[in-house]
Amino acid sequence: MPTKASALPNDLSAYWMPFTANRAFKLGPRMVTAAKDMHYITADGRKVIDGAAGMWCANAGHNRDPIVAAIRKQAETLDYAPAFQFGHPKAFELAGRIASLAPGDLNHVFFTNSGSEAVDTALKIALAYFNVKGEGGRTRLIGRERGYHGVGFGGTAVGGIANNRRFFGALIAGVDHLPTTYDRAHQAFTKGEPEWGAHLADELERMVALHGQGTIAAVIVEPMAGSTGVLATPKGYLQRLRAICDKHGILLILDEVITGFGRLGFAFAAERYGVLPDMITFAKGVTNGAVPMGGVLVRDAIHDAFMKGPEHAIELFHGYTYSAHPLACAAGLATLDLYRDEDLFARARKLEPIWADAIMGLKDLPNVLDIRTVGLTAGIDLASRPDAFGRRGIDALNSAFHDHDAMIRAVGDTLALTPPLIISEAQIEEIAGKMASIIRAVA
Ligand code: PXG
Repeated sequence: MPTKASALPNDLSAYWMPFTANRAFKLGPRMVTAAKDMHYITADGRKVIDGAAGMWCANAGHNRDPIVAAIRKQAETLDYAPAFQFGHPKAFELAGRIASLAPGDLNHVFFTNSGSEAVDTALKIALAYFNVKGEGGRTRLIGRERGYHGVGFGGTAVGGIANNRRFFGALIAGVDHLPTTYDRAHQAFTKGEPEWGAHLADELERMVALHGQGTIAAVIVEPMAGSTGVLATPKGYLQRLRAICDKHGILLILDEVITGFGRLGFAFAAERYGVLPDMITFAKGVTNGAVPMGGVLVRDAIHDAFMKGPEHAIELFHGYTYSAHPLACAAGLATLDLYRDEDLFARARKLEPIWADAIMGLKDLPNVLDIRTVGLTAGIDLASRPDAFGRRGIDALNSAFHDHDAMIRAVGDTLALTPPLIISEAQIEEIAGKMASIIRAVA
């Protein structure tokens, strides 16, 4: 029988890890080997509570039996089906199920394999839409400072994180950015959507004035910016953005890669905010993270604009070998069943105030500059250590994992929490208690 230690690889050099300090990781690996429900199991056999739903994706908790069974059955039945010119029933079934969860006439789904691909797909659909409509002059794309839209060239370009952009040259041309909606002076320690900031949507008017009428194709924003530290959009902001887009014929894309599938208490945050976007990008929670999948929800008018010309001709020159992969579709269908059967979106809504109170209780701990909560998420800004930006954040992540049996996310010196929606009230208290110890440990 191999011991636990010998079951681990002894050479970590080949795997170049994404968005990770590789050398530091390989000196002190944080390795997980199994998971169930609210917990990961570490390589040395410890049970670690998951405060991050993996990476904002395991909304129903880990290794859920119905999802595991669905993937196993699918692998035994149909491992792969060509995505171009052929279909398999579960792709159509899943598209219908996702569309039925979405508001308004967001009735069409284009499948991708990640959030990044979903974003680049949505941007390409926006550009192509104006081409087929005879408005090819609309080529500009607008994102937002502190936005994250994945790592494709399009998503990187509309994204608003300096480090994600500055190493990669000119990216794509014709991109502009709205200002971030976060301003600590006006919003510190807010539960839910801040009162201040709706007026920042008006910056879009300035961009129309600057670039000219008929030049902007689409605006893409997250209803809640997750990656840069849980920044809920201010009250009324998205409605205002929608109105300005309507006024100038600009498409509004909501990037719901994180907020989709219950994170803010609804199937999509569009519903929470009463805003109907032209497209929604999703990924992560659609399969509970168990098989990679993403996609774009598209409204009737956009989809229908492509359905012209000869019937034998391809309407959109875009797609992936693994679009609507059978294993992902099987996982997606089982996941949506689980969300429905356990009423997990409503559960998130019910737990939101309890979660907000528990996490806001950390506000007087050392170095805490701000705490934000919305849905089942929280961002905690810690003051940077004088010697190095990001050191306190990674120290907290290490302290959580190695000393407090908790998994959290850290972006710079901001800690992010986003637990599976199956979390119990006792586990909310447990995470809050561990966070207090972690924040004290890195003081
Ligand atoms: N859009 C949004 C809004 C995202 O949050 C992507 C696109 C890209 O998705 P893919 O599947 O290509 O990674 C994301 C991804 C974090 C964290 O801890 C956030 C993401 C990914 C990994 C970590 O903040 N968001």
